[in-house]
Parts: sequence; structure tokens; C-alpha cells
Amino acid sequence: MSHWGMFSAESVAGEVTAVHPYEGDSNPSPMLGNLAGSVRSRSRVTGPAVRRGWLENGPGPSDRRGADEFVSVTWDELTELLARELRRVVDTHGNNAIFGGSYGWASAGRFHHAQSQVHRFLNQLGGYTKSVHSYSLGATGVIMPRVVGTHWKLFARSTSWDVIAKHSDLLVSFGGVPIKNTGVNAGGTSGHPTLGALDAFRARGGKIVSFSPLRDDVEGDCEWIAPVPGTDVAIMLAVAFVLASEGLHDREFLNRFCVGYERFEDYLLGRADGVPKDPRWAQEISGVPAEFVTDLARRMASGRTLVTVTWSLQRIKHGEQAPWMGVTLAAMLGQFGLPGGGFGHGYGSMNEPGLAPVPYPLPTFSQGVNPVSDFIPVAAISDLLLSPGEEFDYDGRRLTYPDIRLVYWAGGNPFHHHQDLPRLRRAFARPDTIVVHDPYWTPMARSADIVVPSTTSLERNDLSCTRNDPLLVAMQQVVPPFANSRDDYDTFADLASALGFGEQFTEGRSSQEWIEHLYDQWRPFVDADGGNTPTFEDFWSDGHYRMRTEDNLVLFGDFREDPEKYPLSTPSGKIEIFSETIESFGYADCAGHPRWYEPDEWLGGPRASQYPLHLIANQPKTRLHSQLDHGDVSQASKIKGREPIRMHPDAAAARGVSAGDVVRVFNDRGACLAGVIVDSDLRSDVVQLSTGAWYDPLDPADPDSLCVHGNPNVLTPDIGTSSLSHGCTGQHVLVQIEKFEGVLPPVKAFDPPVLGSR
Ligand code: PGD
Repeated sequence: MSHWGMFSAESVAGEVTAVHPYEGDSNPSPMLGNLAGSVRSRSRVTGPAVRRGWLENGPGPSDRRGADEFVSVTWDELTELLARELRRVVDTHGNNAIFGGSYGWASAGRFHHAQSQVHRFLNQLGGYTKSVHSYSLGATGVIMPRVVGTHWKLFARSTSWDVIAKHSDLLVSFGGVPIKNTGVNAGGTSGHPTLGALDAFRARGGKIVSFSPLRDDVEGDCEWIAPVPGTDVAIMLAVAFVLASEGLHDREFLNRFCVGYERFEDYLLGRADGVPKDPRWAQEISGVPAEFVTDLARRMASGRTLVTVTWSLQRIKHGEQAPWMGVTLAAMLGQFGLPGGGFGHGYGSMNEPGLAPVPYPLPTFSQGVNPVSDFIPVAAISDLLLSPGEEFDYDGRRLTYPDIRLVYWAGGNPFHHHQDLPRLRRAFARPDTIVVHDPYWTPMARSADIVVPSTTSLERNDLSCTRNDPLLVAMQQVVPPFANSRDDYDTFADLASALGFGEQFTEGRSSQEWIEHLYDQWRPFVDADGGNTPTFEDFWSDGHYRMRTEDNLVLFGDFREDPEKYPLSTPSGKIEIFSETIESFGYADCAGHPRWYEPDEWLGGPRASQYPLHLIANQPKTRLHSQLDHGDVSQASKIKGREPIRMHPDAAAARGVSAGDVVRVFNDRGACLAGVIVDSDLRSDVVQLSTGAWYDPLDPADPDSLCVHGNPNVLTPDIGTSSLSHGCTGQHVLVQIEKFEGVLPPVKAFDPPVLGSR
């Protein structure tokens, strides 16, 4: 099992040679093609390694990270020096001087999940400064619990695809329903039903209106509207304006199930600020014709309409507003909780939304309790390291960044997920020590002091399942561990033992015994629900167990049926179109109801005169984030070895650029190279460069160096969505582009660093 689907594999001499998708999967992800050849890739870390500067000079801040050579050490040496350094930091600076947020997707698998492993270890060490929420859903994770009482139920208990296919008339999707993203599910998936469901929906006469700068955010038939990027909230407001002014809104629903509509309406109609948010006002901002918006509002009110907002819409400055306004629009239509109507968040952002959930908990490896209370919103990593002692706002609280001395990362790649990489590099020069566990020499591993070689999921046994998939899968080892790599569990078990809590960490179990233990602990939940689970031995030889799923769900169906019995977990128990709580925080960048805020970086602002192209840094089609960028499918998409950038023919012609050329993409934060695809299926002032090409600085010693490979995060702003949630804003950035002339520098991202001897 992988995050991008279930498969069986063939291997020869310790390498995976072929991968076959699960026969029950109707639309397997092409990303599976990256797995063959991945175990013995030249980018693998062959054994424990320590940065020479750290080994020779000891712990301390260093701007040589990412540029220094490494020295091979034995496992015993690694355990000894790492245990000593952890003890030093804890004794001298306290446990909150360790940052163990360690964000990242790592691999599928319930036991060998890298974050669970590192968090359990650090908790037992006495705790660590953690991070909260995710790069995927930083804004949603904070705003939605305040508006509808939850964020995770919006996906895990979303209206199912079957219900949409059967009941919806109109899907108005802000951000489309990008099929490429449904290839992926955190923790794995045994099926990819989205494409089939959309076909069935259309065959019944269902229509899709897709607001997106990119045509292919919906595959197949749809009405494609390409507004100025980042202006969706203005369009939603204009639709709401038409509903309110033509009396098409459902007053009864708003009174019974919502609070604060009147306050919002004062703003919407311009009573509060003298600016009616009508379709003409929205046309000025978004470029979408007022007549279209007026007509759309009437169409939306005349049938069963699902308003969907992709996660990408909240990965932008003021990202809280799009999901909040989406909820408000759906509430005005009064179809919340009706089959095929209401609100959806994340259809096409990951496979999970629209899939039926299992009704019981999953097998879980306990992380224990973190005794340290300090935390950061996950996308504040550079702020944390650069500004110790500084105060910041977050969700109604005033918090302080602790002074971090040691950074511990396992299963993530901040050089993929974080924004403004030149700034991140300066931040990573600050701590005394950086430790990274990864199977590969990712840019993050190269920027570490201590590199711990992990196995991949192909080299170990595990259990996999997710909350919206019917199969519990026996993940069976395909090949032996590569070179001198080890399971993260074994590394932590040895370290815990050297630090005096080995027995507490392992509870006396080997990996295989843990897997069996997790299975046995989980069986009673299933059996109490009428399941009939086999013994572990039988399960392991069968390869999977099929669980019961809750089919034909309707998001908030129970709330609509009986709001007194099933209130939302908000202060009012209702949908909070106006939130007294948020208003009471007094934030200038997130007030008590959804509203239009002008973004910092958009084509309508002054910055566009210098950087006139809006770059969409979206999720890649050919890999998961940065994982297996060296794989066959990802490599086949590169142009002269660079990440592909899509440009409209007009934008290309204006710069004398043709398909297959290499261009320099730049702004005042940084620059990268990329290979050109000319494509008319995007706005002429929009370019698209996906995330995930491994960061490859021309001069590894210079944080401002050109990335020769095409990582858009050298360009993106490191600014939180708002004082409320401080989510990631990496999806959008303004750039300029010019043809790259001269000798092309080689791509060295996948070459391991120099490994010297002592
Ligand atoms: P991955 O490339 O998946 O990226 O960021 P994330 O850090 O999750 O990194 C996972 C790492 O784990 C890989 O290096 C892999 O080799 C390693 N790994 C795999 N298995 C194991 C294991 O068993 N043990 C150990 N120790 N390591 C393992 C993703 C993040 O990026 C996300 S979720 C989103 S949604 C964001 N999206 C955007 C965006 O839209 N635009 C921009 N510009 N930036 C983004 N960044 C965010």
C-alpha cells in the first residue's frame, strides 16, 4: 500500500521491478509507476552520516548546512552521539528547546508512521515543542470548527459520491474537482471512484460550473470560468447578493439553522460600509461578467446545488474566507444536509472526500502525552527559528516562540512544503543541531547535521487502513532493507535504550509483535459492530480484511433532521455565519463574518506591475509532493531535466519563449529554472508550476541561489493566512519570466552529497 494506492510488486535482487495496481481499483494512480527502481535509487542514504562541520566543531549555529560534506559513522556511534546531544539540549535548555513538530506525509502504514514514532520517542524523552494543523488545511483547521464545529468531518463524513451522482443537479465548484489529486489519500486507498462518479453524475444530466484559472481542474465537460486568481470570495459574495436581493435565499433555514445572517447581510448589501457586493462590484475584482453571476445565482436556487470549495482556495492570504463564504452561500440556498445539496470542501483535493467512512477507530500506535505545552501553527517554522522570544497571535491567544536548539525531523521535507526557501535556509542556520530521518538524500537531509537512514515501506511489514476505505491491508515486505538503513522504530528503540527508557518505548515488543498487538487491540471494536475478524495469522495470509462502511452519507444530514438532538459543536449549536468569538479577537485580517479582503499578491494589486504573471504552485500530477521525484513517471514529465511550467501562448510569445525552452522564473524572493509547456487551457496571465521538484541551488552555500530544478517555493511568500490561523499561503505568487540564455547548469538534486571519512 502507498498513499497513492494499493498494489502488488515484483522484485529482483533487492529492487522492485514491477508494480501491479489492485484489481478492485477502477482508476489506479499513475504515480504507482514511480515505485519500480525506487529502492536502490542513487538518492538513497546508504548509512548513518554526520555533517563534517558538526562532527569537528560540535553543535552550534551554522550557515554551512546544505553545503558541507558528510562523514559516515556506525550505528553505535550514531546512537551514542545523538543520545548525548539530546541529553545536552534537554539538560541545558529544557525540552521545549527541541522542535519535534516534524510535519510531513512520510509513508502509508499504521505502525511505521514516522510522525507517530518520533512523537512517541520525544514524548517519553520529556516532550518537545510541537506544531498544530497541516500545510494542507491550515486555515480550514481553525476557521471551520468555529463556523460548523468541525473541520475533519467535512471530509471524513462528507456527502458521498453515490449521493451526489444520484441527487445533485448542479455542482458549483470553486477550484474545480482536480482528478490528479484524488490519486492520493493520506495512509492509502484501495479505490479511486471520483472520475466514475462524475461520469455517472453527468450521465444523469448533472452540470458542473468550475471556477479556476486552470481548465483541467475539471476533466471532461464543464462550464469553465477563469477568474483573476484569488478572487473567488468576491464571486461568491456576488452570488449571495443576487440571492438576497431577489429573495431567493431560504430565510427559514437561515433562522432555524444559522446565527448572524443579518450582520452578514448588512455587509453584503452595503448597509454597513456603503459598498453593495453586487455582480458589477465582483466583475471589477474578478473579471467574471456580472450577467453570468446573476444567472448562475438563479440557476443555483432553482435545483439541487452543491457548492464545493477545494483546499487550495484556503492556501492563500485570507484563506479562511473561501470556505467560510462557501458555507454561507450553501446556507443561503437552504440545502445544507439535503442529499446532493449544501456544502463540500475538498472534493478533488484528496481522495477521501466523497468516500464512505468506517464506523470504528483504526489500529493506532500510541504516541503518549507531550508534557510540553509550547506549540506553533505548522507553517510558522521559519518565524519560530528566526524569532525566539517573540510574541504572536493565534486563534485568540497570544503565544511566544520558544528558543529552539535542536530540530528533529522524520518523514517530511520542509524544502518541499515550506515557503520562501531562502528565508527557511537562514532559519535552519540558527539551531545547534538538526536531525533528519529519511530514506533519501532529500534537500532536507542534505541540510541536516545528523542523517538517519530509514527504510521505505517496501522494506518492512505494516498494517494499513484509513478512515474512509473498506480495507485493512497486510502490507508485506517486498525487499530486504537497503544497504545500512533501518526502520525508524529500531533507531528510536536503541536511542531510548541509550537514554534510559528503552523498555518504556518498546514495551518489550519487536516491530512484528507490535503489528500483531495493534491488530488484536482493534479486533473487539469490529466484532462489537457485528464484524467477524480472523486471527492475525489468517488475516496476514489473506492479505486484507473488509470492514463495514457507512454508505450514502449526507454531510450534516443528522443536524438538518434534528438540530436540537444533533447540534453543531459551535457556541450556538448552529452554523455561525457571524461568529461572536472571532469578532471578539479583534483581528484586522479576520473579522466576525466572511468578507472580501484584498490579497497581498494578486493581479489586481500594485505588485503586478513588476511581476505580471500569477503562478499557481499546485499539487503535482506525477508524484506525491516531493516523494519519488527521481521516479520514472516524475522524470518523464521533466523538460531538459527541469520541472515543467505551463504558459499560455500569449504569455510565451510576449517573452520570445517556445515549448521546450528553459525559462528563469523570478521575483524579489528568489528564482528558479523551469521547462516550458505552451498551453491555452489556462488564463493568459497565469502560469502553473507544481510543487515538489527537489530544491537544487546552483551555489549550495548561498541561500539566495537560483534553484536550477524548478522548486516554486523559492518564490512563494512565507506569510500566514491571518492572525487567526497562520495557515500556509504557498499556492499563489506573482512572478516574472524570461528565457534562460546561456549554458544550462546540471541538475544535481538526486546525487548524494560527498561522503568523506574521518
Ligand atoms: P513529502 O514530499 O511527502 O512532503 O509536505 P511533505 O513534507 O509531507 O515528504 C515526505 C518525506 O517523508 C519524503 O522525503 C519521504 O522520503 C519521507 N519518508 C517516507 N517514508 C518514510 C519513513 O518511513 N520514514 C522516514 N523517516 N521518512 C519517510 C507536503 C505539504 O506541502 C502539503 S501536505 C501541502 S498540501 C502543501 N502544499 C503546497 C502548495 O500547494 N503549494 C506550495 N507552494 N507548497 C506547498 N507545500 C505543502
